[in-house]
Amino acid sequence: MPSSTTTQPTAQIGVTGLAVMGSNLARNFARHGHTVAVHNRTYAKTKALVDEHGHEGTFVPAESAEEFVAALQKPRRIVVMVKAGEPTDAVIDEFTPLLDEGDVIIDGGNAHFHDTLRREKALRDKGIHFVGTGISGGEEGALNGPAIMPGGSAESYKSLGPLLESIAAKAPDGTPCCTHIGPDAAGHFVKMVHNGIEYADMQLIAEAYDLLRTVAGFGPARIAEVFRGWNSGRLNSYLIEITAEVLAHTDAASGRPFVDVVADEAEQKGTGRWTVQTALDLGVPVSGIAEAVFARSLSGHRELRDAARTLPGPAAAPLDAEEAEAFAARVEEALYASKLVSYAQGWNMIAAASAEYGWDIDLGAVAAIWRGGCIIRAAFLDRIRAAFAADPSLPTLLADEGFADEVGRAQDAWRDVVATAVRRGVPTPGFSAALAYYDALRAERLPAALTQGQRDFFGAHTYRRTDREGSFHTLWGGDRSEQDVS
Ligand code: NBP
Repeated sequence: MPSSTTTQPTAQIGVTGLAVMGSNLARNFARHGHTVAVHNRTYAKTKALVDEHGHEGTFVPAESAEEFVAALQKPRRIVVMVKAGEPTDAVIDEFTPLLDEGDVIIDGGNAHFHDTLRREKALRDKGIHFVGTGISGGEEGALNGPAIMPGGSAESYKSLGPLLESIAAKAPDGTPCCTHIGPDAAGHFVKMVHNGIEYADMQLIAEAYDLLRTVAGFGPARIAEVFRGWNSGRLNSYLIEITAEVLAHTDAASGRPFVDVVADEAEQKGTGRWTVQTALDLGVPVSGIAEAVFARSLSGHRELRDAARTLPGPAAAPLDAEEAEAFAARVEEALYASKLVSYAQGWNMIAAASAEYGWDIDLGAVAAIWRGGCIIRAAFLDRIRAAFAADPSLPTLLADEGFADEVGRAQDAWRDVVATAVRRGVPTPGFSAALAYYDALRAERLPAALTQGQRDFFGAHTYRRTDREGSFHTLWGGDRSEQDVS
């Protein structure tokens, strides 16, 4: 279809910010039959999009913000896909004076949810709906179907939801991977935790690879085969699938396994760090995500690693072929159990924020929309959806009967893998932290009782008792008698 240059309000949706994500989203809308107004600060990108992809649907290219707004049907729906941070505020400031009450601004960038809270409130006061929207799936997802996590008002979702659902990925049962997550910043919050879980998942996969390489003695191609096998089982997921692809890849220039020519310093854009910072504020233990963020950070500290390279480690004989096969099977169990812990922690964090901010997030619906389109998409998420459908107030995924049974059956192998890693000096912070979390949750008594005693000793912080109600303080400097200070 030809591109239109009319300024009549013909467009159902507009996209401003036409770098890789914005232009792919605009094309996705157009391919689904929506007329899309397109705008970019620098017009060259708008022109390039329409020149190259104008035949895919109906685009209305706009050179100015005024022209862009004039092209949109009311209520106007504007997707902002610019660099997160100040550019988002600049775009909001530019468009707000041109909009009317009831119009909708959708921020599809990776905004910090505190920014979204601030922006939503400021625009709500002007009668404009601000919909902070998490979008996952990278550039390929934006074009062919991402997972979409819109926040904002329920009213805005009435006019926006059908448009977003039409371009979202579809789960294996055909459900769109898009739902109204909750008010104001709920969508961006959930997207942040998605990324945190993604960090944890990637770290655990990396540890599994390291163990198969260093302990089992498998080469990258052999490990790719192991991951392919795992991908046809309960670990089936996009991340496991691409892990096999990466490991099987040979570097064309050197002929060596690709993984051996890549510098071993992982980078990060910040959403994992935000997840951990926010978890600390909410008081939710997300040790799996935290270890993943710290592992990436440690990998980048070349100076520390160089300084410590000569520290002694254990000597260990290689496993024979039969032992290596058996060990690989145990690594699958450890990976599955550790992954379950990370997901349980992520969901705890969403539940805590939902209570804190009054978002009333449907925890099962979050799992349902992550079944497709996003980076952590996996068969496993349908089980999480089902667990929350069976019990919406499930305190932890580990308490779901099916998951509890599986993790219980995996625990011997999990312990063996962590113990083997420790004995052989292979760093497995993700596996170890997950196992420690599991053991801490199931412990009858935690040493936190001693911690409370110490706190009362040096700071008169008081403690509660197991046998009586109230708050108590012991006179440590005096006769050590106990006072009820409640
Ligand atoms: P970038 O994050 O690279 O941003 C480039 C866009 O921002 C261009 O359109 C640029 O316009 C515009 N922009 C900037 Br920079 N400053 C501006 C300003 N002051 N006023 C108006 N426009 C401005 O693009 P991206 O990689 O497509 O990502 C877009 C958003 O989507 C980001 O928030 C990102 O975090 C998020 N996201 C990205 C992915 C991914 O996989 N890449 C996935 C999910 C979400 P110009 O052309 O005139 O310079």
